[in-house]
Amino acid sequence: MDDSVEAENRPLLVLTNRQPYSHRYTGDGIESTRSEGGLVTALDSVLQTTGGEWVAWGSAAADFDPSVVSADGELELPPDDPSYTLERVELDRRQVDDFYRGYSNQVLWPLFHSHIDRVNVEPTFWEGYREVNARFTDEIVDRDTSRIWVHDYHFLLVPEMLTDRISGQSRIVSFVHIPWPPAEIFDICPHSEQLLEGVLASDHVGFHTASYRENFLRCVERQFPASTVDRESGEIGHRSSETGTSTFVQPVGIYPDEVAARADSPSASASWRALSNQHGLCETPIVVGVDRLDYTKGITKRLDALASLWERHPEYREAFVYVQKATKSRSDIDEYRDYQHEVREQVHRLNDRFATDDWQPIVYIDESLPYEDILGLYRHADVGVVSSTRDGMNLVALEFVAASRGTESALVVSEFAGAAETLAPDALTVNPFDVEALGDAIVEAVTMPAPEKANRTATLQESVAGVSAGRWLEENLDRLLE
Ligand code: GDG
Repeated sequence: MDDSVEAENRPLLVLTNRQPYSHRYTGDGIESTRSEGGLVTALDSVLQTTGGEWVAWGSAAADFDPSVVSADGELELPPDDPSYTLERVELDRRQVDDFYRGYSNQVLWPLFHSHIDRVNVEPTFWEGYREVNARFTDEIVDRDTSRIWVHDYHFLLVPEMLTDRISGQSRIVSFVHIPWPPAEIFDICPHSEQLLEGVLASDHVGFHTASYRENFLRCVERQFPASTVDRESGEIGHRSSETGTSTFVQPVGIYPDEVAARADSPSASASWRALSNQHGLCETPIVVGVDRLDYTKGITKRLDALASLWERHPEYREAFVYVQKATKSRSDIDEYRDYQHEVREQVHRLNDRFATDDWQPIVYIDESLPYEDILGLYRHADVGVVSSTRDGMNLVALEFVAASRGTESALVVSEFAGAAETLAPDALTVNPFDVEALGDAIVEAVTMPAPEKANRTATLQESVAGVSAGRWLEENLDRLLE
């Protein structure tokens, strides 16, 4: 870790919606399980290195264990080697409905992923969003910290709310993990001006890719013609303050060496053996997709692509098995439950339609698996597929490559995932809306001649070895420490 961080004696404070671990008091003590999801995976390793505080939504009521919870209610994490504290902010049912299910996931999420037909603006959603952003601001404002790192679309108003109360005592850096949409799409939001004002109060705002940053700059220019935008430096002058913006060259994400080692561990191999025996996966090439069950991940398009492929080219039936590892997500929102249902039904339909006595085309796993199992699955698959309709980064694509170290595999990745910027041209990039092209890319990956596969694998491995959550962290911390 950078010495300058240790020299800074007031700790780093990280704000996210989701807490890094879920906790259950068992009677013998507290059982903490790390939550899934790219953001949590990355930030947990960050705070384990830097120490500090993490503030997130969660309830501390049900799981108190006096031996690990300090007097003020903070929890020390990770449980087996505590290096930072977690403060959980409890929300009531109405706040959860309006802030989380409502504004965050029915307005901002679809809007920022350009799924405008799914945007559902209800007046109470916005009120709830403002209220909860204020609630988190209250939680942070008196803490002994000078560096505040605000994550993602749940807290776009927090930087402004904080700045109003701390007048420059702390440096605030925001990182947006999802795409920032084009100005013409952002304008659809009735609260676009307030949201921009909220984010612009940060000292610095980070984005995954250059195009998301460019979208943000254009939104500012359209909304606030009097502001100044310097494209070279990324500096924005708005009212009397300056906001820096940047693209973090290193995507948030993974430690490739660790992923490679864990994917090749005895436990990952054992879990792969169990999984492959259970589903009879030993002989046929494996194509794998690992996704949260979210419409932005393009799972239904991928299944359409397979159906179209097997329909157009019966010779590719039995040529491979597609394994869909799907993780349930946001199941308390109707739209997500509908999507889960739609995916499951589609898998059944495809299996009914194409299965033979010796071949089940799709293996569908929708229970949550230990991370080692996911890594084992990546490692033993021949092809990975990411077909997001939009995706801030997509850690799965990077993990798949890192986990395959020492083996050869091919990756098909949507051109609309941020990860495509790092992985093209050695991954096969596709437009997932072009279902035939997606199916053809999967076949191209499965049947790729050995020398081409070896070349592409080598370059992909090289690109991903250069990607590291550690570097992403350093770049962010540089911004925080400026
Ligand atoms: C958001 C942005 C951006 C999946 N199933 C299981 C499991 N996973 C892990 C994967 C991977 C992570 O979840 C998913 O990461 P993604 O990046 O694909 O997706 P989001 O959750 O949508 O993340 C995204 C990210 O934030 C970071 O900025 O890349 O664009 O949408 O790590 O391996 N892990 C375990 N069991 C499972 O069943 N243990």
